[in-house]
Amino acid sequence: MTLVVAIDRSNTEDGKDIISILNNICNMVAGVKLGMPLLLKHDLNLLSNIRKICKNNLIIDLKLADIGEVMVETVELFKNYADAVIAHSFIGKNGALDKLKNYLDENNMKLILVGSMSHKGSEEIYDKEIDNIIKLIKDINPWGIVLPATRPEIIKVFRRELGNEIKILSPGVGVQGARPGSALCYGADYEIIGRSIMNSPDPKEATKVLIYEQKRGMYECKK
Ligand code: O7M
Repeated sequence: MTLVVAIDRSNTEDGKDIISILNNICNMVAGVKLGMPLLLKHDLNLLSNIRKICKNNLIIDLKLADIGEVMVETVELFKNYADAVIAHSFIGKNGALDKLKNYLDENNMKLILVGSMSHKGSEEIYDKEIDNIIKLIKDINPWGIVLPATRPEIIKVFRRELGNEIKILSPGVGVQGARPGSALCYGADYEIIGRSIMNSPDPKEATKVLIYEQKRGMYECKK
């Protein structure tokens, strides 16, 4: 499976709309990434209910960027609910990512680091520091990294430098402009897709179509 669904918001007070969508698509996706607006709106009951129906990779997207102790305290709140958490890489190792990685290893949780981002502003700093970011990622050895489908040449560079061990998760497909399958074509393992599924009148059908388009996109790029 090559699609991670991004859920950033709900349209109900109890989050039942999210549960209903996940009931329909869980078996088609490799993971579920939950974003800040959703996490702040609901309590941990929603996560617990998501857990009951979705057995696949549950990723909490807090985009952590703090000192180690505070990141650990934050993640502790989600310990019984999440398989993976996302942190920024630019904060560095010493006193920050080293502490977070140790805590996650001890608790059987995965670390995903942002290596570059899908919006234009990512070129201003993240992409200028690409060599340092790659060096840091080699050092920390996270389970996965986030790289932009909107600038797939970045994915190519990281894949070449990091080999195949670390998973690459790539947002930017659909609403942000990249075609389904394009990031996979450049070496990503998964495409993170949010609004093209969640805002669709038929999220199940939208997921099916996106998976079909991913396959077609990959077929085209291999030609
Ligand atoms: O498909 P979308 O555009 O509705 O959603 C994309 C999701 O990917 C959304 O949850 C964003 O928070 C996330 N994302 C980006 O869009 N760009 C990035 O550079 C990084 C992320 C991300 O997931 O970072 C961890």
